[in-house]
Amino acid sequence: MSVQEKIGLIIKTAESIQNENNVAVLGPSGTGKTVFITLLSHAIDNHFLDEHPELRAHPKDGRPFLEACENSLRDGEFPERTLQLSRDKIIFEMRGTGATASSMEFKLPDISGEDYKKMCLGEEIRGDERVVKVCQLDIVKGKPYSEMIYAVYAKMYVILLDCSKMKTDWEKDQTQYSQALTTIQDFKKSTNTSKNGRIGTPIAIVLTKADSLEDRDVPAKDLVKKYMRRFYNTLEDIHDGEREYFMVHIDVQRNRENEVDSTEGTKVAKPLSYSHHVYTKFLWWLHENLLG
Ligand SMILES: Nc1nc2c(ncn2[C@@H]2O[C@H](COP(=O)(O)OP(=O)(O)OP(=O)(O)O)[C@@H](O)[C@H]2O)c(=O)[nH]1
Ligand SMILES: [Mg+2]
Repeated sequence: MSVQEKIGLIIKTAESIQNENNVAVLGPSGTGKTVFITLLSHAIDNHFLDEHPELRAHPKDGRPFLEACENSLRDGEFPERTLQLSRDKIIFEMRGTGATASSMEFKLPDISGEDYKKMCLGEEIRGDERVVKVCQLDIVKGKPYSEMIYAVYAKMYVILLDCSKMKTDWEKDQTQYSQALTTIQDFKKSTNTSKNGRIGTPIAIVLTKADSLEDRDVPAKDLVKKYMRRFYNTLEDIHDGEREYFMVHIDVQRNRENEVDSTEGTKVAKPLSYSHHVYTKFLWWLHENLLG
């Protein structure tokens, strides 16, 4: 079977996935994907609905996972690193109130950094071949395609950048981040969901661990422009859809000198506090782009 025939077959059999609102949260191991998804859930329950009483939202699937992560944060501990091949199925339902209000579900699979690497990085193949490879990654016997196919058809991409590595690693990391973008471009081109060859799907750039920045007042976009210039330019070049920058953090324990004690591993501050207003902004942006 040719690559084109394989893609054709995938498109035909994966019809149900194409109708799902998958949000692909992407970033290497340790960038903060699990913390981000957990705090999104916390922000829905504790802040977002207060600000938007016209909406209803709740987790529909994945509650035990979210509760375990949340309890761990409350106890001062960060959640464990996500294991390869574990994609906790997290589904939220959101709808307006009133008889005519429409409703939607969105899925936020929490993948491991290793799975992100396998899915998005590597330059050896491009185009349809790359998409076929992703659709066959760690495929479960008897299934027509891999669970990773959600990323091919995702309705939104959320790309995480770790602020604690801004000055040390961003310059070199941007090559891989740009690769992730071209992979998304391949996904969209192969499945005929691109806009003149450019990505039309909304992309959020989320800067995590903003508490590690000396100056938190510089806008996220300016930081990306300054410390990841090539990635920023690639994004401008190949993305034609809605785009927004966010900067988030969770407060961590600090000593009297206001330094993070690194000998014991970073602990979460008690009581739990984080940039919840940014999370509610993000949720609104998501709502506007997926349901709006
Ligand atoms: N200072 C600070 N550290 C954070 C923050 N968020 C996450 N971290 C640290 O980053 C680590 C990794 O966060 P995770 O959310 O587990 O990262 P991940 O992207 O899910 O990583 P994998 O599961 O390995 O792919 C945590 O264990 C914390 O040590 C934050 O807002 N501030
Ligand atoms: Mg994780």
